[in-house]
Formats: sequence, structure tokens, C-alpha cells
Amino acid sequence: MAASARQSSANSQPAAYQLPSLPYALDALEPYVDARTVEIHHDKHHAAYVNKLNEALAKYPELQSKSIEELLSSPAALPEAIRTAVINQGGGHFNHSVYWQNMSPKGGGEPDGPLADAIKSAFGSFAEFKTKFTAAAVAHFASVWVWLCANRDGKLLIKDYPNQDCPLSEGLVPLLTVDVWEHAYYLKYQNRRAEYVAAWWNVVNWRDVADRFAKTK
Ligand code: MN3
Repeated sequence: MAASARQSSANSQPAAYQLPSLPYALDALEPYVDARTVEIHHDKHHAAYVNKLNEALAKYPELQSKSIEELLSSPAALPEAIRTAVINQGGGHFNHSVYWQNMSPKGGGEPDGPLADAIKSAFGSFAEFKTKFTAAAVAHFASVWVWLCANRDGKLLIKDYPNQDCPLSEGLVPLLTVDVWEHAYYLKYQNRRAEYVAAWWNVVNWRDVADRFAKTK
């Protein structure tokens, strides 16, 4: 009985990492990002990364209390046995978490304030930044994430990462990302990745991006 009680108590403990709720309704990003895609992408794909991250960390309670940012910022410090799993599954969890927060039904347009100034300084103009970021997102054949990041000096740069690799592992601050894995757009756009990326700009939550940039100061 005691063993069984312990077992059930262990099973009822909350998992170390939880799937974050979406900050809007499933259909809130319509018509740009459709409800069915958001549902599958969040409830199935993102959830799977969280579950597999928890599985990888099951035998490492000391790592479960760390934030996902901490884990991904120092991959070399991770036990070798789970390093790849944490980079892939933890990266999947982190990247998707930023992706959801980077979008809003009230998004679109252009940033203002210090973020707008930094974009102008790094890329010449917002239009030029948008062109370069779009080109990076559309160009890749493989499954990648394209990011706007800040380096340690606060300078902005566009980076793309394969699989679920993320800017934290290179010491960069992640600001804005678009998921261009096929599952992010295939139901609505099929092979038309460029159309998805063009639509995605309409839901970019510049307030969230600006908040992330403000924390780099
Ligand atoms: Mn995805």
C-alpha cells in the first residue's frame, strides 16, 4: 500500500515544464494564421516538445528547477547524455513560446521608440529590415527558424537556425521569430511559404518585441 501511495503521489507531481496557454483564442490570428493550424501547432507540436523535455530531464531534478533560458544558454554545461535532447526539445519549447507571444490579433504595422531606432540603425529602414527578414524566411529549403536578435552591444541582427537551435545558445537575445517549419503553415498555405510569411507580418506583436528589446539595456 505504501509503495502504491508513493507511486501515485509521484505521478501527481506537476511536470517541471508546462505547455504555456496561448495568449489569445485559437482563431484570433485569422485570416493570417488559421485556427486549425494554431490548434495543432500548439496543442500537438509544442506540447510534444514540452513532454519530451520533461522526459529527458526526469532523472535530473537539479535541472528541472532551472528556467528554459538557463538550460539553453549554456548547452556545454548540460550532461552529455541529455544535451541533444535538451537542445532539440527544450529549444522547441522555448522557440514556440516566443513565437506565440510574438503574435497578436492586434499586431502588424511597425514598431516605434527605441526598437524602431535600433532597426533603422542596423538595417537602414524598417522596409529594408522587413525585406531582409522575409528573404531569410523564404529562402530556406529546410526547417528553420528566422530570428531578429540583439547582441551584447544591443545591435540587432537577423539569424536563422536549423531544427530547434536557438539564439540563446550563441549568447544572443531573442526578440522576434517566425517558425517556417512546414507544420506552421501547410494546412492553409501548402507549399506557399512566401504567402504565409507575408501574412504573418500582419500579426507581429511589436509591443512584445519592444519589451524584449527593452530588457537588453
Ligand atoms: Mn513549429
